[in-house]
Amino acid sequence: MTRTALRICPLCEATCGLSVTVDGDRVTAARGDRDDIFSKGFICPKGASFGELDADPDRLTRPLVRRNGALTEATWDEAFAAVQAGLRPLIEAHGSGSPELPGAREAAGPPVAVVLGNPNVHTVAGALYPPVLLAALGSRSVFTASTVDQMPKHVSSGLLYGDPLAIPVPDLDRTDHLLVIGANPLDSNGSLCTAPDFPGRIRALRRRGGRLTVIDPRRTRTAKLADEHLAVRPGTDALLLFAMVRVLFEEGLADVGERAGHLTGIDEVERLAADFTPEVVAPLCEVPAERIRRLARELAAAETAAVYGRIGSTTVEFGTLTSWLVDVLAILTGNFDRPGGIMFPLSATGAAPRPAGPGRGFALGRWHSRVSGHPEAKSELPIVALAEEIDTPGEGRVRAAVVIAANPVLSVPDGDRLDAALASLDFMVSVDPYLNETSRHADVVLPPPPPSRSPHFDYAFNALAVRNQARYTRAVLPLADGQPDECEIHARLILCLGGQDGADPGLVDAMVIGTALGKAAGDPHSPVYGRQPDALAQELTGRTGAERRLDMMLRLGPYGEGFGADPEGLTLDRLLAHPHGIDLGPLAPRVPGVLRTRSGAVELCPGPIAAEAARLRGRLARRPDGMLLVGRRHLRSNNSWLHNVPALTGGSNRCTVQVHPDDAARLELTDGGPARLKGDGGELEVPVEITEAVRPGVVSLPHGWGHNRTGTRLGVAAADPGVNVNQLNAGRLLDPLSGTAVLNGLPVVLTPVR
Ligand SMILES: Nc1nc2c(c(=O)[nH]1)N[C@H]1C(S)=C(S)[C@@H](COP(=O)(O)OP(=O)(O)OC[C@H]3O[C@@H](n4cnc5c(=O)[nH]c(N)nc54)[C@H](O)[C@@H]3O)O[C@H]1N2
Ligand SMILES: Nc1nc2c(c(=O)[nH]1)N[C@H]1C(S)=C(S)[C@@H](COP(=O)(O)OP(=O)(O)OC[C@H]3O[C@@H](n4cnc5c(=O)[nH]c(N)nc54)[C@H](O)[C@@H]3O)O[C@H]1N2
Ligand code: SF4
Ligand SMILES: [Mo]
Repeated sequence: MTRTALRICPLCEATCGLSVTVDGDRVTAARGDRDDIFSKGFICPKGASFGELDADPDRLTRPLVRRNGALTEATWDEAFAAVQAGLRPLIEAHGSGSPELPGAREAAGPPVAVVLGNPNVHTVAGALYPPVLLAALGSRSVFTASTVDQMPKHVSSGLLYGDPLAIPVPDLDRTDHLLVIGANPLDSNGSLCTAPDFPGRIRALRRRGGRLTVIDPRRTRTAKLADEHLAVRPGTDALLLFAMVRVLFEEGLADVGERAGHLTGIDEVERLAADFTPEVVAPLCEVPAERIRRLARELAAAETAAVYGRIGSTTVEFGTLTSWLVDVLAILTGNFDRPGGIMFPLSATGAAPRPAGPGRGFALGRWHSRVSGHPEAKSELPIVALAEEIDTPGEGRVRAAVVIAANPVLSVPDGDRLDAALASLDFMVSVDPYLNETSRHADVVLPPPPPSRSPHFDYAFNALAVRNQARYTRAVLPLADGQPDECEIHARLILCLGGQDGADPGLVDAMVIGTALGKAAGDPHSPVYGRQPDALAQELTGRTGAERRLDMMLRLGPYGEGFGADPEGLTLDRLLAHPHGIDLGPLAPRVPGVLRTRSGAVELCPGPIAAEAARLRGRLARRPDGMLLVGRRHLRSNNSWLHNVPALTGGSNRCTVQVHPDDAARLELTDGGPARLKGDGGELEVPVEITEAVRPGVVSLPHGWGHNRTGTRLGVAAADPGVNVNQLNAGRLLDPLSGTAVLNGLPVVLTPVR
């Protein structure tokens, strides 16, 4: 007997609705859900392989505990007892306290690092529990994938809008002109811009007469679709975008439009841009001055225009400045917070809109890392500093780690050093379904159930979606006997930190609900102002603590039923009654309510940005030389962890170094032959792929490979291990404001292997 069920795909930010076929206790097929209100049937090869990934025989089904040096299967009770025994003494010896509480920042907290990886934004557990865990632990040693990814955009938003989570997205479906900088949504399916069927939406833009321009050192599949492709020299986008800003002022094209009353610092931006003329930056970006001028004029002339930057604009030396320039260009051309421009989504579980006015603002560097003194950003330290925080002796040295859904041995520069550092820890716990390059160092591995047995709601991505909507899918299959769901795993982990192993994990949810309702009841702007938190909690529905929390957030959110205030509003029950989702309409203007700066306005020229612009000015005298490395994502990949799914391996998804024919001829490299790549962190031997897709002077190697370490359980991946690109990188180069590692535009030396 087969049946079908709905599941939102957790494999990328597009959040497509899947319709899966279930046969017994297995998912046997997955296709796009044509009735999904957002994705309308779109699916990619990763989503289509959902069943194979779900049933991967290498997936762990029971916890592992290290005994006499070896990881062996254990019961869940044994595993959590080992977690408490490993972490509690460190916590008791150093004391804990919430770094969010006033005064608590005086202390660094226990020497326990928390490492959060990418899939946390793709699971219900990852959205709901890590904030509670961090507050309970009170450690400042917090490291996430954000500092090898989008942290520059958070910092830019924090500075501009006073809220690091207020990230405007391109209004894809209504814009007349899309300028893409360092993103390849045809392969990545979009990021910081949730848009199922990104390729279809770009084609629709072209069909309605709109224009697409792509700035990328590679001729990507996205660049091939564009009206114009500029193969910029890696790492020089800040110069190019500043020159566009300068042209807008110089030619009288800067016009902020209706939002003028909510902006400060325009004159300062004009002054900052003064030295960056197209003629001065052209030889550095290797883009002709006249094309830069034309780009600025086109942006200003378009009826509506959106500017969008991703990995190639963030994981670079001037990542925060580039991220800021992306928004500034939209603002200066009157394309901010209006249809067809860049706009702020309004998520169903976000905070309900509040009256405009001054906010708390955004601060950087409230504390610094122990060894290198890196400033915190958004309460995080740079993940490239994790290894040194472990292997450098001294007071406050990290002695244990809680790693949730992260594989930093492959995803972060200098994995070899981190590999050794993790091996030296007194205790490490990983919440991970695989025994991989990172989790092999754990003393306890707690495997979550496969995605078919987990519910899904996109807490993170609804706040980045090009259309407001809400969808929830329950687990498709029941949990295997004794297997806790990932929410319960996180809750039990939190209890272990407090020495409460064995207590009811539901206590964690009850505590969160009590706190949140208490806060709402004391807030004059809340629909439940003055009501009894306990009575409100009684009204919540849901089968689990996590579902009750979802119900609470929906009810208190911008479209919520408000515990009776708006009977037509959203609740969990209403969402469950609409299995294909509820459309909440196109993006709508949100300024000034969305702003949280101290002035209550968009602060266009904050001090840290002006300082970065001055640093960039120092680069105007530097001539380009040498080869630069950039990354690459393949459609059938997902960072480091889909190489174990047979349906997604082989074909074009290969770990090769792409080299331009001119460079190959000069270096006497042959297609398919080996080459040696050397960076400041190490050297690798890689097969060469000669292609005009990369520009001369640039080589490209994908990340997430290097599955040749011992002690892992990744049979398919180990058969075709590839090399770890991040070993070329010592991790010394950072975007200083955000602590984000420079992964693109890294100097490398390429030589033939004789
Ligand atoms: N050179 C270079 N390096 C890069 C990048 C690049 O472009 N170039 N990209 C960077 C970016 S954008 C990112 S986001 C990072 C990603 O860096 P990480 O987050 O460290 O790496 P992932 O490969 O996504 O590993 C995710 C881990 O989560 C586990 N996992 C999968 N599903 C689940 C689940 O449901 N629950 C739990 N608990 N665990 C799960 C996987 O087994 C794996 O161990 O890599 C970065 N590294
Ligand atoms: N198939 C697949 N999809 C994924 C992932 C995956 O691993 N595989 N990972 C997911 C994750 S975690 C993320 S964060 C997103 C990332 O989503 P994207 O950012 O769209 O992904 P990339 O393919 O890395 O695109 C970055 C582009 O920047 C270009 N680039 C490099 N350096 C520069 C530069 O200096 N300037 C400019 N202008 N461009 C530059 C690269 O050539 C590349 O084409 O993708 C997500 N989706
Ligand atoms: S585009 Fe992303 S969300 Fe959609 S099916 Fe593919 S991996 Fe899943
Ligand atoms: Mo990412």
